[in-house]
Amino acid sequence: MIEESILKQAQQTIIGQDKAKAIELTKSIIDQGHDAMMLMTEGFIPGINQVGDLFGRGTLFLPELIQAAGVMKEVTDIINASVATSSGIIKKSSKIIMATVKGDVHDIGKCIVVSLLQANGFEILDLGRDVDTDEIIKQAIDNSVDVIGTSALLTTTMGRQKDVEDALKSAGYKDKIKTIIGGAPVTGRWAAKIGCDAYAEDAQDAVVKIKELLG
Ligand code: B1M
Repeated sequence: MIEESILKQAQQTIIGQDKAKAIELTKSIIDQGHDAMMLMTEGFIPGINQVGDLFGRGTLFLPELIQAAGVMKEVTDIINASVATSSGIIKKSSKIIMATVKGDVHDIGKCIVVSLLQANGFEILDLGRDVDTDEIIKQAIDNSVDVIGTSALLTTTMGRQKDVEDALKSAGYKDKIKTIIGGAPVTGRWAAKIGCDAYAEDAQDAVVKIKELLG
């Protein structure tokens, strides 16, 4: 368990864009053997969500959003590395492609999902962010993956998740490769509407849903 006051401090480091303090806090939690993913989900994520709200309301501006995202990225990398290490040697099972869709550079959440899937023994091919639909389909077929996962954070890029479904169908692989989607504006309803096999709300949910998809 991590004390409430520490979680609040973590949240504050993102809002205040205090990189040094955020890194110090993260390393100390890991060194003390606490659950670093809890620091992420109950400390840093509420912090970046608050930054998003302030940005949306026009009380915080793009340079500050970029700074806060930079701090978030630093701590995500440290925590992801610690999650991967603590999981030890794992038997690779199913193969999953993960990408943030074309036109969208948001990848913090996707990287957390990737890290938790890896920690659960999945082999991940992470194509990164701003990835073309055709590239996602090509890589999925060439690498014989079991699942394609796409992340979208903008209402304007969610449509790319439908493009992936349509392209998979056109390529004749819809019944061979499962699909899962996520991202802040994405819902289960959207997944059902575009014919996607699953929707996950967060990284933990992604692990559960992918295990269900693969039986
Ligand atoms: Co941008 N941005 N941003 N941004 N940004 C949002 C999304 C926004 C909601 C902020 C706001 O206005 N309130 C808004 C979108 C509005 C809309 O679409 N209606 C917005 C905007 C407008 C923009 C720009 C257009 C700003 C501008 O330039 N004027 C621009 C767009 C650039 C582009 O992509 N083309 C932009 C840029 C950026 C930064 C580069 C500065 C930075 C991203 C840095 C990076 O990712 N490397 C950034 C950030 C940080 C945000 C907010 C504040 C936080 C996103 C984040 O990292 N959240 C965001 C506000 C918000 O979402 N509350 C905002 C933390 C992360 C852990 O959560 O990504 O949701 P999330 O992932 C979760 C779940 O969604 C889920 O699991 C994750 C872990 O729990 N999940 C999956 C995600 N993917 C999944 C995939 C799965 C399963 C689950 O399976 C495949």
